[in-house]
Amino acid sequence: MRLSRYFLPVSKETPADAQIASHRLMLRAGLIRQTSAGIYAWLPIGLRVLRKIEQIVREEQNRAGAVELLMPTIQSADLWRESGRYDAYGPEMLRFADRHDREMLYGPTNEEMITALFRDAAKSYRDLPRTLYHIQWKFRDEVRPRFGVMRGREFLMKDAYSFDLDEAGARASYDAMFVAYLRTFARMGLQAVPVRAPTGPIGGNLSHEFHILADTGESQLFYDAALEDVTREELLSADASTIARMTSLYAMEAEEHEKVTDCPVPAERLHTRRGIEVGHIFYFGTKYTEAMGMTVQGPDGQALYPQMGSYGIGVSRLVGGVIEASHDEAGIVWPEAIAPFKVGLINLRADDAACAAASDELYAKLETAGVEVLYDDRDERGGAKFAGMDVIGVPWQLIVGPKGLAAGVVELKNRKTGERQELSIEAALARLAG
Ligand code: 5CA
Repeated sequence: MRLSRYFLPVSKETPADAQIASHRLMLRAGLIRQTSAGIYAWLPIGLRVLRKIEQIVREEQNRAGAVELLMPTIQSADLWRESGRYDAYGPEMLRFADRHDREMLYGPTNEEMITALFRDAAKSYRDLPRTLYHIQWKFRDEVRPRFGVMRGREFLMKDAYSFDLDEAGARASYDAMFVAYLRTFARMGLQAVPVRAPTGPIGGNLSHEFHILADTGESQLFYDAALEDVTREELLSADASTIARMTSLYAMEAEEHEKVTDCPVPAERLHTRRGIEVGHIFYFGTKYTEAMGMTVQGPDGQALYPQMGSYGIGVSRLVGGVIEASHDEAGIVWPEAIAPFKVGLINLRADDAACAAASDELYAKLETAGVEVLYDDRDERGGAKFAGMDVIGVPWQLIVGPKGLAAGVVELKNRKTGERQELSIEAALARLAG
């Protein structure tokens, strides 16, 4: 992508209402613009990151055996009356009427809709188990939308729903999602801590929240220090034993921790930090299948209510969460797996024919090799170009200048370490396209 043709409104200002680093950086680096309180437009570079996160989430859901579909954002009030949640949900639900005065709502979650869809299609125990998911926009009329996309009103969520024959099956589905979550967050370069949670308005028996540790998190956590020692490799190869080990380690939100009378963790091993909730999973048994009259025929011919769970990931919240976990004074430092571009190609002298020709050629070759490149071909000062690339946080900067070019070299800078290296054009290409 040539920056001269792109839409990347980078701003030098630090917006006054942005209290945390990720919000400031998302505005400064041109990822998002607020259009109403808690509602954001995703600008091209923000959208690229959002899509990459979404794709990792999708791959791990598929790997866990979940099946993707897409449900609408708009739902009918009658559907929610079936579960009794239409009245229970409160002012966070955005309600409106269509031209025929039918009561509608913008979905804050989809338990009712998926149960209705499955109810119409599944007839026997052979239709179980199934886990279905979608990645769709939600609306919750939060009292205090804040921190940019972290607590928005409109936000992108991955929500999965499992249907099982019995409790043991439901636990297996829960565990499969648990593993998928550990892998999903690890692939994004995040260490997520599973925290035992009360089930709240979703209802049910068992629930875990997944938190990224960050000073700006909205929750205060108390947990066994051993949770910090779990390695990325361990998370990526997580299985039932990883879950058993991680869930046996103490981790609670402050409110729940305060209720615990004899904490099993000795004081020196009890860490406290703030956390950003990026995922939340629930096992709630037959709460919705019973309320909505969803049965299947069991192996013995008797009708039974399937056991359900639901599993959410805050896809848009993760964009902010990753930035909270990975930035420095100069700007964002994207983990390569979700970076909007892999390489920022900087032509230091757009008015120099040799520099322009060499940069154009590098750009063409990288693009041909399938490398995602943001090419700063604008007629701007070098300093502004460097600062811009630093804010955006592209993992590799490839710098073409007249002096180096005369000597047959370009400079390669690693955004994270700051390490710089002079390389021949061929060597730079081999490094980046490899
Ligand atoms: N139905 C269940 C699971 S599918 C559910 O809605 N769970 S939830 O309420 O915990 O939301 C799932 C995830 O969405 C949260 O863990 C969080 O990461 C994200 N989320 C929730 N509210 C917001 C919000 N206002 N802004 C951004 N992300 C949010």
